[in-house]
Formats: sequence, C-alpha cells, structure tokens
Amino acid sequence: MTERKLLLGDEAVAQAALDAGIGAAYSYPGTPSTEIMEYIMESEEADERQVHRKWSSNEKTAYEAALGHSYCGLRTMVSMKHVGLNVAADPFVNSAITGIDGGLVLIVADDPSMHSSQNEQDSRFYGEFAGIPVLEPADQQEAYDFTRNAFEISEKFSLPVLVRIVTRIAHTRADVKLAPPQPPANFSPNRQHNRYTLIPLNARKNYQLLTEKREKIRAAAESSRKNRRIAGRDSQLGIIAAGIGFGYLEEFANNGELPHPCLKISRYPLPRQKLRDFSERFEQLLILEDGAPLIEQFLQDAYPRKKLLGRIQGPLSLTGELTPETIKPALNLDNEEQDSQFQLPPRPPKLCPGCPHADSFDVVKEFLELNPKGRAFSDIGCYTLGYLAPYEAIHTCVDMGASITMAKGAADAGLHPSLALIGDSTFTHSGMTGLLDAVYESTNITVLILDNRTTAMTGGQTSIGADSLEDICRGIGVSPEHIHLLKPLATEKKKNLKLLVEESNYDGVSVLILRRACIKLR
Ligand SMILES: Cc1ncc(C[n+]2csc(CCOP(=O)(O)OP(=O)(O)O)c2C)c(N)n1
Ligand code: SF4
Repeated sequence: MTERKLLLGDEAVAQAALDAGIGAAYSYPGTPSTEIMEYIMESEEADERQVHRKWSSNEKTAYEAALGHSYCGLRTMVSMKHVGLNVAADPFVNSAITGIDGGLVLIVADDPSMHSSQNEQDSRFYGEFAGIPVLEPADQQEAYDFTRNAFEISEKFSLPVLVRIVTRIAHTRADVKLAPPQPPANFSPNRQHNRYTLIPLNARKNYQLLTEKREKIRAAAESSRKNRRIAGRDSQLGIIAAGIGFGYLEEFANNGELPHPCLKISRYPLPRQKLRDFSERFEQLLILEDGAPLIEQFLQDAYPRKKLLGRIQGPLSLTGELTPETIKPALNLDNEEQDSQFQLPPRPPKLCPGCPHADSFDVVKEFLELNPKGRAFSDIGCYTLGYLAPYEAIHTCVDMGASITMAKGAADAGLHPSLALIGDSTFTHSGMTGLLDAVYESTNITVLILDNRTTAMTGGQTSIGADSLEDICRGIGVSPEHIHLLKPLATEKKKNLKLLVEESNYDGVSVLILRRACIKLR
C-alpha cells in the first residue's frame, strides 16, 4: 500500500530527500526553511541510515560541505532561507561550473511579504543567473515529488538543482503520497580534478560546457510536463500561473475546472517557446507568480502591446505575497463580505518577559543617553527587537554580520562611541571575519556579543560556537584584557554600564560578552 503522511511543505521536502537516499543534509537555520533540517535531525530513518546531519556555521559552509559530499558520489541536500543564498552565492554559482557528482539539491525557502525577513528576493533569478534548473512546486505533494525528481535531474545534467518553495508551502500541512525509497549510492570520490579546480585554464572549458548545458536544460524545461497547459471555462483570458500561484488559482476551480485556460509553470529556465505559444492565443493574460515578475517581464518585453494583468501593469501589487484574496479581483471574482471575516488583528513581536536581551538593552539605552553622539549598530536575532519601544537601543539591522563591520566603517569615518551588538549565533555565522578587520586596524569599536546560548530567533537551534566565544575573540587577536564576560541582569546594570563606558574609551577593539541563557532553553 502506498504510504501517506500529513506533512508541512518543509517536511515533505525533507522526507523526499531521505527517500532519495541522501548521505548528508546541511543547513543554517532561517525562517521559513528551518523545519527541513529539524525534520531530518529528528528522523529515525536518518538515524538508522547514519545520514550525516548537523547545523553548519552559515549557508556558505553548508553549501560547500554539500558540494564536498556530492564530490564523493553521494546525494546531498542543502537548505536555507532566501537571504541565505546571498551568503552561499559564491560556491553556489561556481558549483554550476564545476558540476556535481552525487545529486546536489538546494532547497531555498523564499519569504514573500517578509513575514520574518529583511527582504523578499525571488530565488528563481539566482537559478537563471547560475544557469541551473529550478523547480517550483505548487503544493506539498509537488514539494515531495519535485524534490525526488530534482536529484535525478541533478545527476542527469551534472548540475545542482534549486527547488524554490515559499512560506505558505513551507509552513502549511497537507496529505502527501510517498514513493518507494531508494538506496544510497556508493562512496566514489571524483577523479576529474580539472572539473573541480577552477584555475582559468579549466574554468574556461567548464564554463563553455555550462553554456552548452544551458541549451539542454532549457530544452528539457520546454518539453517538461511540469510546464503544461490546463483547460479552463472562459477563454476571454489566459492565465500563466507559477508555483503556488497555480495552487491559489486552483481554489477557484469549479468541479475541478479552472475559470480560464492556464499554462502552469513549475520548471525553469523559462520555457520561452511554450510561453509564446500560449500567450499568442489570448488577447489578455493574467500572470500569477509569487515573488518578482520574472515571467511577466519576459512577456512584457516579448509583447509590448499585449494587455498583461499582473504585478507590473496591475492589478496585482508589485510587492508582497499572492493570496487567493489578492488574485480574486483579477479574476473578477471579488467578494468583500467574505474577505472581512478573515481579518486578524496585528500582533507585533516582542521580547519574552525575562529575556536576557532586555537587560542588555537597558544598559545600552542608558549608555546612549549619556553619549548622544554614539550609535549602536545591530544585527539579526531576537535582539533586533531592541529597535522598538521601550528599548529603542539600536540604530541599524541590515544583514547577518553587518553590525561589527558597519560599526567599524562608521568608526573609520570618525564616529565615537561606535557599538556593535551581535548574537552568539550571528557572531559565528559572519561576525568573526569583521572582528578580524577591526583588530587588524585596531579600530575604536566596542562589540557586545549577546550570548543567550542558542539561535533563539529561529526556534532555539544549537549555536555551534557559543562555548568558544572567548577563545575565538582571543584567537582573532582581541587583547585578553579587553574581553569581558558580563551577566545581563538588572542587579548587574550599574557594573555593566561602568564597564561599557570604560571600554568605549579604550582606543581599540573591546568585546563584552553578555551571557545569560534564553529563558526558552530552561
Ligand atoms: C543569511 C541569513 N541566514 C539566516 C537568517 C535567519 N536568522 C536571523 S537571525 C538568526 C540567528 C539568531 O541567533 P543569534 O544571533 O544567536 O540571536 P538570538 O536570536 O539568539 O538572540 C538567524 C538564523 C537570516 N536572517 N539571514
Ligand atoms: S526566545 Fe529567548 S532570546 Fe528570544 S525573546 Fe524570548 S527569551 Fe529572548
């Protein structure tokens, strides 16, 4: 009997990778992709098969480890949130040039509407940019099926394959039909050293090979059933629906029949000919894609005079996620009465009562009141909430690791006092190299590592360097007398403030480690 499981989209992807016989999974946490790795970590099946699975320091190290595993002939999955791919972009783009051995599947969870992210970039562009195949499931069943298939495509073309999911697929559950599992491949390290050694002599040849592969993967996307026409009731309008856009369109089907004929897109590079053939049959087209208007831009360039309903010309917004509600007006199926039933009051995030970060902010806030010319460059984590009232203790949050480096740049410009606030996990993700820059130039900055012993913001994953922070700072070259361990508690406030004032007056790099466990860890 076929096995079925009720799975989140994230879990469907993870189960598919296990069933595809992976030897390892690598990841750094980030909403909405975290549950992929958590599922694999807790899986008994993965335990029995001894699938290697541990959190990595960041997305770049995760991607490179996956490439090394694939190099040995074994299938591997690496997962991350969309901004994580910015961090992993270097090995990701270059792995298209080296090619892979064991199937390498990259799962990227995009976050349209920025439910828990700094931006809403669309990872399909990364696929086009690197020249690799991208699959975009419309629901949890496709998340499972496409991930299984992604390993085959990866091995067929010797290329990594990107599977793009979005928050609403990652974090909603559906019944998923599983396919029989496959045994893992045999360990067989690569012998073609010219493929993986990207000196110009080899890289030029490999890049030429990649351009030839691009034609093949484009042809495969053109002929794929993942990109197919589906009949609909009213041919006044043609719809092109990608990924979850198709899932939303299906909500308006009547007895299984779509309101308008549709071209469903789930495999990239863009099947340009298929898009043209479909588009030429309609005077008006509606394009449903959750993210940036990748398909719509192509059609606008190809048919400047055609009426295109979508994100560029409206009525859909250029930003924010698609929902059945947002596409309803474009389908002339608006029903305001029903909409208003689902309005929930907003619930702004706040620190948990008793959070150690609150006591650190009390100190920083008072310090900034004493030093109004000072600035506190922050990073990403629970402590980003220090921006909001009642703390209002930080002034920036741009990307992981940017606190120390921005504090350094500002100090280089003459800003004083220049504070950097960074969590323990973010510090080992991408703060350490910035600290080295500051030590190298003996820049006058004061770094506060808010060490709550975990990666709290994404649900409390292991913070893999938390036990070595003092050693790391010493190793990077911060003078031991300017590394201090503090306890963020109301009773220690006076002492902590005094030390912060003293260290901010030291003309060099100081590090204060404010250590108290996140209350969720108890
Ligand atoms: C490149 C990138 N990867 C992952 C994330 C998701 N993320 C945001 S903050 C964070 C780490 C938070 O841990 P820590 O710095 O220890 O702070 P805490 O939340 O524990 O206070 C993660 C994983 C992100 N925003 N950007
Ligand atoms: S989860 Fe932990 S670190 Fe985050 S706000 Fe709550 S107590 Fe603070």
